[in-house]
Amino acid sequence: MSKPVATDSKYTPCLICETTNAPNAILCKECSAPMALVHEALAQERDPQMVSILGDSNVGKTVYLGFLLDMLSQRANDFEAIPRGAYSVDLQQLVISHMAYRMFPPKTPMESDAWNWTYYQICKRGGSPKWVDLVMPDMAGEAIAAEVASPSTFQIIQNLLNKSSGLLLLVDAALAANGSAQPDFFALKMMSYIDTMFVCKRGKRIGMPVAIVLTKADYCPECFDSPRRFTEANLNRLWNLCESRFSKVEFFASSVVGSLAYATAEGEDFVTPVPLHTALRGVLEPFEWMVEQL
Ligand SMILES: Nc1nc2c(ncn2[C@@H]2O[C@H](COP(=O)(O)OP(=O)(O)OP(=O)(O)O)[C@@H](O)[C@H]2O)c(=O)[nH]1
Ligand SMILES: [Mg+2]
Ligand SMILES: [Zn+2]
Repeated sequence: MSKPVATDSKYTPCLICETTNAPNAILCKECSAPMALVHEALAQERDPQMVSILGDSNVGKTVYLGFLLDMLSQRANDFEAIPRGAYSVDLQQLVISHMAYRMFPPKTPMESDAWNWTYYQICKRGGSPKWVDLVMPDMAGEAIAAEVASPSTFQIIQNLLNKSSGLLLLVDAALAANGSAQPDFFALKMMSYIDTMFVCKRGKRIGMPVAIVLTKADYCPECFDSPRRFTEANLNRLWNLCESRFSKVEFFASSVVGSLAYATAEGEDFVTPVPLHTALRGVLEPFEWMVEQL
């Protein structure tokens, strides 16, 4: 990743798209990334590493990322996480406060200026402590889908992926276990989009670490026994592409709820799932693996 250099102290280049912005800008005028990222990165004098969370709309990206950050800030498994800037806490707060009222958080809006960005300094204690600066935006699944379908409609996503050191690809295991081909096709498109982004020598596989996270595994507990076997059986197209094109791929199952109820109101024709209590399983593991790979 190129170092954010303040060539002209009056104008700061955006960390994501490199557009120069006025010194007092809050969000980048081009891509809406918070300019605080640049100021922080300059102060740290080291390159932040970006990990992108990808997946179709409704796979559980917002819920997963919110709980992950909350676990990290509660020092789960000897991790220490320090939010850089108060804006970094918004996503975690949104998820935790909704879940406390037994509601899932709302859908992420399409517009990139409404996405929550997080910038954390993270360290794993014990052994030789290694600090990583992690930038993780919570993108909308529909925006990701639009970009994959016709590249450059959401330039910001392309820029982000270009600068990412690792990817967490979330896949809806419950849908896949029900026989739907949609999760497999979406993930296949996503991985082939990434494959074409990295121009590699023929025959060489892409070395960027990719964690495939099977979400909503509470609906299909067999997922936890062997995420690999589950993927090979239920997401076979994705499995094959990963095997042929990516050298560092690992598979994980995750779930955030212990039990669900279903509610509907009179006159409404849809059912809303109500998370009765949270029970986190497999939330930290993919991230732990990712930090080891970085
Ligand atoms: N059973 C179960 N349902 C889940 C879990 N995580 C998420 N969900 C369901 O999935 C829905 C979508 O979760 P979000 O985190 O909003 O999904 P998203 O990927 O951020 O979606 P977009 O913002 O549209 O891209 C939630 O409203 C829940 O109904 C889980 O661990 N178990
Ligand atoms: Mg979301
Ligand atoms: Zn920008």
